[in-house]
Amino acid sequence: MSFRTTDVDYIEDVSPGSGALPPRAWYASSDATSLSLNGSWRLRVSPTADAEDDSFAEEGYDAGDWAEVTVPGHWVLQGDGAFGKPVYTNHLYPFPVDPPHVPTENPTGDHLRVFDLPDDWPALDEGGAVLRFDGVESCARVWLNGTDIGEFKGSRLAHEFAVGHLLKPSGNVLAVRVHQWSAGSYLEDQDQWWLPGIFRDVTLLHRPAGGVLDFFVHADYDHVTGEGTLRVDSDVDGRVLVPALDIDVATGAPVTVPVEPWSAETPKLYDGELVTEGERVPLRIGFRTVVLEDGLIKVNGRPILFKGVNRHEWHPRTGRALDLATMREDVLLMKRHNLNAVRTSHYPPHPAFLDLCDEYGLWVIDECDLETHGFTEQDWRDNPVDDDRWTPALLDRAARMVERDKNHPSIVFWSLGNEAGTGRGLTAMAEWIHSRDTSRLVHYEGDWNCRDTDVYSRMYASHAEVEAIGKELDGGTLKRRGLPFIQCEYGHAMGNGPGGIADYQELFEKYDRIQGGFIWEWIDHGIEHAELGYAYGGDFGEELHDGNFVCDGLIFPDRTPSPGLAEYKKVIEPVRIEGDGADGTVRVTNRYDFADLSALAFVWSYQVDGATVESGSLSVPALKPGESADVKLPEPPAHQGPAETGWTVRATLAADTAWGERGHEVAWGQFPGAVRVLPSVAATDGPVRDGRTITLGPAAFDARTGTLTSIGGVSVEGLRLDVWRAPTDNDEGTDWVSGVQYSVLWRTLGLHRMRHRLDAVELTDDTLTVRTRVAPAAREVGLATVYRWTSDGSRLKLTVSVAPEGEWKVPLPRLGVRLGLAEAEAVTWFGGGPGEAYPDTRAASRIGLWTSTVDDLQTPYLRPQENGARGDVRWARLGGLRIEGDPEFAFSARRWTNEQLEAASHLTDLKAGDTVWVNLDHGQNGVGSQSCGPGPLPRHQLTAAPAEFSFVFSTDK
Ligand code: IPT
Repeated sequence: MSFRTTDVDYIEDVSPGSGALPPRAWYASSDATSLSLNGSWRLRVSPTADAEDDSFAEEGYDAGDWAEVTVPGHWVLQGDGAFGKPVYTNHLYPFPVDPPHVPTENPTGDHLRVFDLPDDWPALDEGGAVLRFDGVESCARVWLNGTDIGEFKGSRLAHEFAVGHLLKPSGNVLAVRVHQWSAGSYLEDQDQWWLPGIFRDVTLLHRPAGGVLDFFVHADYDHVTGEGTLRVDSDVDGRVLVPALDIDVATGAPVTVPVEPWSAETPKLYDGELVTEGERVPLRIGFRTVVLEDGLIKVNGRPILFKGVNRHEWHPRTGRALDLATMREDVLLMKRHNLNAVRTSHYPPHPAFLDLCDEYGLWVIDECDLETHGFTEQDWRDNPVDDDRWTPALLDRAARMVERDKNHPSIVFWSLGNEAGTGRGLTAMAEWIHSRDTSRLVHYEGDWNCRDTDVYSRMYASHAEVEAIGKELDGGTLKRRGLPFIQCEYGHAMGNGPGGIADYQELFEKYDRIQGGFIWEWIDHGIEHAELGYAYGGDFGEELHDGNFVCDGLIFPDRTPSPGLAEYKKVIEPVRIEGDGADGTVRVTNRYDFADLSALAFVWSYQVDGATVESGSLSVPALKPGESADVKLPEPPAHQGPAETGWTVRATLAADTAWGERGHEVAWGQFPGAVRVLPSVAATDGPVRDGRTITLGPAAFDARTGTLTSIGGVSVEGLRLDVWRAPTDNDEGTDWVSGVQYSVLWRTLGLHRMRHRLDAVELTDDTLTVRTRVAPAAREVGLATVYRWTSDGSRLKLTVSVAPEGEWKVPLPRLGVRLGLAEAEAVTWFGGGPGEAYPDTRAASRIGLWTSTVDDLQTPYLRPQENGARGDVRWARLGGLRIEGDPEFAFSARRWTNEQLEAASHLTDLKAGDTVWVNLDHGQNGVGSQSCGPGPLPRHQLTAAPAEFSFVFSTDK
């Protein structure tokens, strides 16, 4: 054996590698032994690929002074920065683009692990053994007991090596050299952190003589006959057993029997076994048939509607090294929030995740580990997917995905990859996949002509464009015109948002051709950080980075659902509950694709001024998909005096399911009964001036400025018009349709530095009037703002009138008043809750009586920004005040000013001050999705227009 080579040519070789076994299905044997090599490994990180020779792979090498690293893991997320740091870029390659060359500075982690075979390991001459790597970023070379067994690329794909002949009972030395950068990096330009390491399992599998090699479960469902046809093709002949179906057939032989089909809604799996001479392998069989028919994606004979999300693998401490509990948490959260589909953006996930999708029921678009997005910077010149030299690598990636994952019923589409432009390599992949697996469809977004795909897929198309596509007015190639449409990415969930998803869902449901979409994305990729809370791009000193664009998920890094997930859950709920309090009926519609409503229990409740006074169960027929029924509500309960009344009808799980407990809410609807009694304050008191003070009812004002200073002993600071909000990530983005970037327009106009000119303080018998003009320096536009104060002696009413002056060309961020309170903790309100609501993110907000605290009202978006406003508020109580609005208003309260919120870059920058700042908003601009996509629809924009709104203040006794 010869050592001490520093041959590193393989790193820049465009070929997929050498030495690995052909790809095959990923399965866990019932009886063959395996040994997990996860755990603590020795690690040495070098700055270049050739800094160290490979003598560390020799038996007897003393690595006693090396560091330790946990496998699976990324070395840059361990050792507190001692081994290097994470780098985040969206689509820019963090190295010069000169394929297939990579930088000399190529962090290289030598990993070493010595292991003994367990006592129960079969004798070394009985069968063989396979060493499996489930994921290594980005290129690895492997030695076992001093023998070089090969090298590979394809970070999120499995690679196996035959090693039986090299094993010994004890003292086996496994050496793995991992390079951060390789030719493979050019194919892995996904929008995520660059995180080198052995980040998925390493396993030694015993392979018994006569054991199973590869097999392909074909399990179709005929929706006309109700029968399933099973055929298991196996490299090694054997038998296929499915006891529940009385199946006992030879491999390769088809058998047709009546079955219950598999769907995301009814994930019926049959346990089976593949038995060869030397091994038994468990099978989990789901019968379903996926076809493209009548221009639609149909499963088991019915068109389906994707209510999906894009999922990157992420954990705030371990990056893309996920344990089973975390994967399960993702799936449970998805199921509990009514999602029915996942696109595994942008690589095949850990295989255990797909098992969970089979088990709990989620449609999956399994995406190949391929993205060359950075080539867009050079108009796609030299794009590897259009260069034959790279085609073997692309085909290798396609095969490693399909072969590994082909036995999962949840997978309905193979996706070629993401953002890789177009090219012959992609076509070759599609052709190979189509020929290898005729039971699924092929997806790829980057080719709008749909040359290689079975679906027209786009990302972030505007509502108008989606509607045009729905109406088949979008043109395109003949092939495309015949295809169904999905949005593989939409609703960019960065920071506060995404806005407008309810408007999208209406279109998805209205047009058959549109078969739903996938929100971008599931989770914020924040990295836990001692000083910053969660770090994002730039926090590790990267010379090139894309900031917090990596934090754009429906859940926060700790997996707490964001308001965006609550909104999505409501928007995609599988039961529509609409009613009319006047005629005493509720209309229930089943919007599932397969399930009837028998799993749900319905509950009505009746609210008087927001408080539930009575509730009961409602009997709803087990409607079939698409069916509706009008169900009679009981007589409304009696109540005293005038009050606003309303009905809430909820659909909950009737019994525990695999993913949710009995009583878990799936859908709800609210509809009004008696309308709200608006506050009226008779102006029976009048303002009285006494030196520097004006008093009016319970309130005191500064006589010179007309500024409110207290109400009934509660001090109030700085009450005045407010039009500014701390720009959201969406406000900072550019509307893909109009090119508008709100934060820039707003700042250019000066809306963040409005000046308040005092024009008059006028006292009449019953009114204190303060006239002002609110305008930014250097501009002619302004808002003539008049505050009118009246009182009945105990309550204080403020009416604000706003008249725009000059030519306003931009919507306002917000319109309302703000004020400071010395103390506030508990908050109660009658209005929309429990979470935040903005004009285009208010579907999940329901009318009720809510309580919270100032601290809990905050939504912890990783980059601080406007958040936490509660909408449709009739009245709110906090800091000793009761504030009632006419009309309804939105409010937020925080322990910092909006200016401090805006200045912060991480949550840890926000320091509570002595004052609680409260915004009472007449309106806010919609949120939109223009951090990547379209802005708020015109109907959700806050146009500068004459407005009048009022608040009644009283002290809270
Ligand atoms: C799109 C990418 O596919 C996705 O990975 C992510 O980067 C997303 O944008 C933004 O967060 S690509 C973009 C050009 C729309």
